[in-house]
Amino acid sequence: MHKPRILIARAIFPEVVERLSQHFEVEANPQDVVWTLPELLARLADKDGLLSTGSQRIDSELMAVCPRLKIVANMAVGYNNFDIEAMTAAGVQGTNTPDVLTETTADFGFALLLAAARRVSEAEHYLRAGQWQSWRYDLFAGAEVHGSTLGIIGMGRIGQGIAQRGALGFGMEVIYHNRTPLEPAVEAQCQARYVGKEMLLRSADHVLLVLPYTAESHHTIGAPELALMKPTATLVNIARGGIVDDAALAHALRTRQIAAAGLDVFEDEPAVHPDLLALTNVVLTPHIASATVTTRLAMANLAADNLIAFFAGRGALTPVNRVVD
Ligand code: 8YV
Repeated sequence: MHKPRILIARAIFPEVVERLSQHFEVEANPQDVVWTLPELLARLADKDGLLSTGSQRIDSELMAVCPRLKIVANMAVGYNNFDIEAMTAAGVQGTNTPDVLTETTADFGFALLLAAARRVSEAEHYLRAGQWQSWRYDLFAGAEVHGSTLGIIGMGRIGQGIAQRGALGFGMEVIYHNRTPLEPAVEAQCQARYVGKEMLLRSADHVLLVLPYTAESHHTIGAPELALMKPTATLVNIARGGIVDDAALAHALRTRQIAAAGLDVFEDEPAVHPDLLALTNVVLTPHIASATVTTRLAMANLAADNLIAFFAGRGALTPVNRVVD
């Protein structure tokens, strides 16, 4: 019988490509070429499935030229690259990689928070530039993290992981805002208290963003929200670019309306707003919150498992839409 044809859009672990090759006719991208849309479409036109890393928009235009396409398996928990309505209408299954990256990504939220609040990158650049002459009482004095108030916007699995780290590990008071408050038992486990968005922005010493990107969450943090935050506050975004208005944030950081920021995602990534690049009070990382070897391998394997289960007729393991035959 003819094996289904799969396209793997970017380079991934060779052992996962090998595993997929046992089930499918695979076209991979070991050189990790970032294909243009026409280049991608030329390869996808005769494929039954796609393993995507989440940057490719899957919409009706794409599906119109890929009539065989039945499933897109994202190697990412976020799936804002999917036009879910269009995919469901076209009978295309979408899947993501939840759970396997929760703790690793929560760790990185804390890494960015600590680096930004305690001015780690700024201090290291200073030292490497040979500017360190002597000890000073206020040299890179930053903001306290332990015992402070942590505000989390978006309280899904990763948000909850961050809350637990804050409450249990750093003795922080944790407040959160979410579309819907958590069940009381989950709230108790996270030692977190639900508050309105404005209250959160006004009272948090540090604000962490962990919400999905949707039309509603576009610019959740812009100039009006930054104006509510404390001048000593840190803002951390490990969710998606577009949740923060990067130009407004650069202005707030430059004018010291807030003290610092840590950003792993950007509005127009991989391009970074030039005003952010010019500032020292922001820690900038290239979308690596889930990047440990173990977690990225688990993500790739879960994306592969979704493809394998789907084509074996067992149904995708972690579907994000409901497709009826
Ligand atoms: C991914 C992420 O590494 O899972 C997500 O949603 O943002 C990251 O973990 C990135 O999207 C590339 O796949």
